[in-house]
Amino acid sequence: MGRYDESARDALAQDFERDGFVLLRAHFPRATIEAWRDAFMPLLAPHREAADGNRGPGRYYVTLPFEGAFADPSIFCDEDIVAIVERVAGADPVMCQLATDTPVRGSDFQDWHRDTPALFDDAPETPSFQLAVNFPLVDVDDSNGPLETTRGTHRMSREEALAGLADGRFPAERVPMRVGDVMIRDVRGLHRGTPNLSGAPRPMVVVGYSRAWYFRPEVRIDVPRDVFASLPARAKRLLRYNPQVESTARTFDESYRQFAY
Ligand SMILES: O=C(O)CCC(=O)C(=O)O
Repeated sequence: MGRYDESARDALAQDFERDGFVLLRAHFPRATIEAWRDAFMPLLAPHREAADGNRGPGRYYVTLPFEGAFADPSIFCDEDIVAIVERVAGADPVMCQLATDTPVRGSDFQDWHRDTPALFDDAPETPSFQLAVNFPLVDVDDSNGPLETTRGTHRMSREEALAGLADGRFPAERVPMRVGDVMIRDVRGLHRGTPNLSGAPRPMVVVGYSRAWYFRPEVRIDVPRDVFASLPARAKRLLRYNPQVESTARTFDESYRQFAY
């Protein structure tokens, strides 16, 4: 069913085309996301013990195991989200990434960046091909590292986007979010993480969706065979490029290191 009818989805897709992102406020049930938070916190601990961040000081990228609360098709197959993804990135998309970005106290401003280079050199204005669906596992405000982004920088070169940020055409915009809110963004939009000044981690889930024909070797979702077998057809189709495994690894080798363009 979803919360939005076809014309509302069309309007959200138009907003996305203009701005490079769209926000669905209070979209997921708070209790569902709190269950994700409770399952996530123990996964962050070994990363914090091992190093002071794998995305710069005090900032952790942690892949989620595709099991339990995290393998919930009501989240990654959400009808409104997939409908908007299909409108802006074409039919039959692929889900390629399920992870988290978590700044803790001691994190700093990231450099302004995009998460992927242009698809073709010297042709930055192509339609969207890689989307991130972000949702926080805690409420996010100025105290704990809100994402800072820009509007309308997703279909231009990095240089033009940076120039527009500098001269005020594309002003920086902080995005406070509450548990349940969802952001769908073109990963080419110029953005950065900001410092988490609070004593508690600020996990933000990132679910990656690509165009039907686009393959990203730097990320993957290991899908346990029994979990795959239990999923609805739509979910199986979204996950079609991912490896199926007997069971998920306890610790994932975070080999996705080149993330800023
Ligand atoms: O976590 C955030 O707020 C932003 C993280 C980010 O943009 C990145 O690591 O690429």
